[in-house]
Amino acid sequence: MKISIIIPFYRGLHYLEDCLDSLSAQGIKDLDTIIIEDGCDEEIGELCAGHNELNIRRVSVYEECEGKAEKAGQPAGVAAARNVGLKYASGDYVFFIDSDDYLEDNCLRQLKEHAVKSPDRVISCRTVKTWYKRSSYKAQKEETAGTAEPAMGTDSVTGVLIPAGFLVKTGEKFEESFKYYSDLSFICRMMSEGGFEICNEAVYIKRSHNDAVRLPSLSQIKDDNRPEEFAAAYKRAYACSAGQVRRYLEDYLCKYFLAKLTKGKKPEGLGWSRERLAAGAELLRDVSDDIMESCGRRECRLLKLLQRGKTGRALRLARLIVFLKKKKGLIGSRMQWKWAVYKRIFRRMPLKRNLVLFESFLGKSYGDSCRYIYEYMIKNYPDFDYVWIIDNKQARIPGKHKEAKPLSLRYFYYVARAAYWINNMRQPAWYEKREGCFFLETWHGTPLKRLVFDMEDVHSASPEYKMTFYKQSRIWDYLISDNRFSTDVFESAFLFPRERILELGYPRNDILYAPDAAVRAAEIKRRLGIPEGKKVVLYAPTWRDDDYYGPGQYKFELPLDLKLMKQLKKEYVFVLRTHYFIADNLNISEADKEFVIDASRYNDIGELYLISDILITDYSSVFFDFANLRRPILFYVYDFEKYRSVLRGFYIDMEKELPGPLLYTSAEVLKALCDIHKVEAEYAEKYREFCERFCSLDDGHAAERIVKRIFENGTEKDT
Ligand code: C2G
Repeated sequence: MKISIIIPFYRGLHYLEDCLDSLSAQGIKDLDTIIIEDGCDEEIGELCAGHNELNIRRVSVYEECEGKAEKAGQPAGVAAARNVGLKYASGDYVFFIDSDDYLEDNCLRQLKEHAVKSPDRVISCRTVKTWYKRSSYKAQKEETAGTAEPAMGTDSVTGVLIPAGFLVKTGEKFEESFKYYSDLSFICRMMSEGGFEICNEAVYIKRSHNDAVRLPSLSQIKDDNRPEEFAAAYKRAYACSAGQVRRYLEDYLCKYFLAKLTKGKKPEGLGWSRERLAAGAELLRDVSDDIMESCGRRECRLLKLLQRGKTGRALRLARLIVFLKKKKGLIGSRMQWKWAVYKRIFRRMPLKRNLVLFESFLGKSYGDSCRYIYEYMIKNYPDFDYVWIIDNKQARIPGKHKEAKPLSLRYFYYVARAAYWINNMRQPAWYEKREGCFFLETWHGTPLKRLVFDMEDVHSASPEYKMTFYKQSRIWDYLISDNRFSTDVFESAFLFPRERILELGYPRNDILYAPDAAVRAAEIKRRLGIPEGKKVVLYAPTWRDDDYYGPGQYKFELPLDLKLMKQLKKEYVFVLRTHYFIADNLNISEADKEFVIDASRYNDIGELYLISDILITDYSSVFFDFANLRRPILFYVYDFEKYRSVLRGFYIDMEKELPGPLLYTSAEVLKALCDIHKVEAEYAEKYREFCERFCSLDDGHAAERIVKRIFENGTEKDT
């Protein structure tokens, strides 16, 4: 049984690679693979050559589309590409897969077996949706929930085995004037021709694009014409369907309307204006009552109103359904009230031109670069007013200033009125900068782990992260960078314009060069209860993208064996410092407390660097800053492979470019601590090179340089 595999390809070589690898992994000999290149400028020759077993033929959509003039870089569209594929298909069956999707390893074998038992049927895979590349998907497959297609049919041609005889008999083609819904009539015609069955053992993996900024999938493209196209595609599909497939389509239509009208924030926001809805009512005309009734009581009423052309009433009911679905309605939610006051009152008040707002690590601490910019400003700019967003009882903020807890009414007031906002993380996604406001993003570290657009997969809580980040970072006026390396990374990872990156060093490292650093260190040690003669080992690991309770609430279990470290207690005190995302508290036994201090809630890690003789970290950016002190650094990377290949990947070669050794077990850490002078000597040259590359701008005056640049030289916006 020969299967023709049809793959339209437009962009995204890394997607195609996964797709072809998954086809090769099927271990099936008689495949006839046709890749239709649709105006793409990526060279796929080498990739195809590496997949001989797939018998790949490459065709250009323009060479084959009669009467279609080539428009360089302009895709002819997936319908045209698939039609070209059909022209070339010579198999007994045809199977469509998109170049950004892939298959589970035994998928085609299962489909083939199913086809032998049920010939002359359209057989569909079970579709599983994922945001991940194939290797990540495989690593975490068990956790990925898969949902079967609706039992009556499918709206997509992908992942469906179609007998070639049906194509010859019907002469069916994809409608090339459709951009988004060209599948619908095609697959309905095929299902009407033979029966439709699902093979649950065969799994087609549909990959959602996490980079909707640079590489949006068809479903992510915002287009005003979508509703019209949907209506036209539906009519065409309905006309060429028969029997059970028509019922499937009616059900599909009801679900479509309900999704558009009741799943979003506002029904109209989704493109279904009153006029369009009136046109949509025509589509619902033939839908039978029992199908609408199966959608739920209110939903059925909504559909029936639409069917009768009562669009105004239908929209009102849709709004009510949306409102009732919200976990917290307007009434009773304090946040909603604050939000309303912010929008309707505070934002309408004039800007306070001299008000500077500071926020560090989401208000969790008084520290990082914001602290040092502030401390420079209160000394040198007494005419400004200052507000800190802070929720940390230990914070002792000097100088004349006001404080507001994150998301309190005061917070909304200051956010609305301050002319300057200086922050070391992203501002909330709802924040819209007012005319005349200035936003300084200090960021919070030289990047080691790959960031945003440089990450292929996003394993943190939100898969829409890249798009959200993109929108948020567009309002930053300036972004601070500690070295040339960071500037390069920020440009590619944040898609941030280079001319708005201030490569002037990190204010947060000013403290490490302070003339009174020794006095400060003695005072900090005293405050933490560390005996004078004891040396300090600071253990400051980062968070793990895949280990969380919920957004921003990450888990942590101490991977360092403290029992083993106890041997060093005569000489050292261990200061443990978890990342600010970590929600778990460290469990330190009473017996250990004499040589272990939990400084996770300590405001400013810079002060901890000052008192530490040795730093142990993993993939945290802390070592770039600590290196300013030229003191030894150890890297305890017990999960190195997973972090490197699955979770993030790195910008620098950790095995070659670090100023200290990679250690994989607590025993290795202990040994390195015992032989710390040997380690220092071994890494002296690398340490020197490292500092030259990453620490050469820090000199104790970064805050001054940045403040002068913004408040004295004027920003480019002002000049
Ligand atoms: N940090 C800390 N304690 C830790 C880890 C981090 O106080 N145990 C602080 C340090 O100031 C560090 C910053 O948080 O520089 C960022 O932490 P990272 O571990 O590097 O992780 P992340 O927040 O993901 O930022 O460009 C840097 C990246 O954005 C990484």
